[in-house]
Amino acid sequence: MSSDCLFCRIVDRTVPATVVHETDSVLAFRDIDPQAPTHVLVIPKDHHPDAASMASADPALAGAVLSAAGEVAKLEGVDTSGYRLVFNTGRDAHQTVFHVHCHVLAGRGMGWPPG
Ligand code: DGP
Repeated sequence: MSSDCLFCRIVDRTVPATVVHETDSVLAFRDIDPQAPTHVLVIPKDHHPDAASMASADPALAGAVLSAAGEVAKLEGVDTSGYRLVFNTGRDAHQTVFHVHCHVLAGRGMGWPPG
């Protein structure tokens, strides 16, 4: 837990968020600047800066984040129509919050390659 990390502060509820799903190890909440009709962020409650470092340090937690992303897709009713999971990692990939988060995006057709 880091007091200067925005998403750690959402985990400890000192910054408000619209939570859609929670487990012992994971929190899912709506993105403040949605890029699709469904845009939810799934984060581990423990602080890890990015997906690869989380998976190296705690593979079970990485699995829990992916499992929760699938659960969010079901709760949002997009599991059959389709959804995109995104882990922006580093500056060139437009990571702006360095507490790993999985974007769950759905509800519109999506292009490829991504922008
Ligand atoms: P990224 O660019 O991949 O690091 O995504 C960070 C996301 O976090 C971005 O889509 C906007 C979202 N975000 C930033 N600040 C807040 C906040 O205070 N609350 C919520 N719910 N989302 C936030």
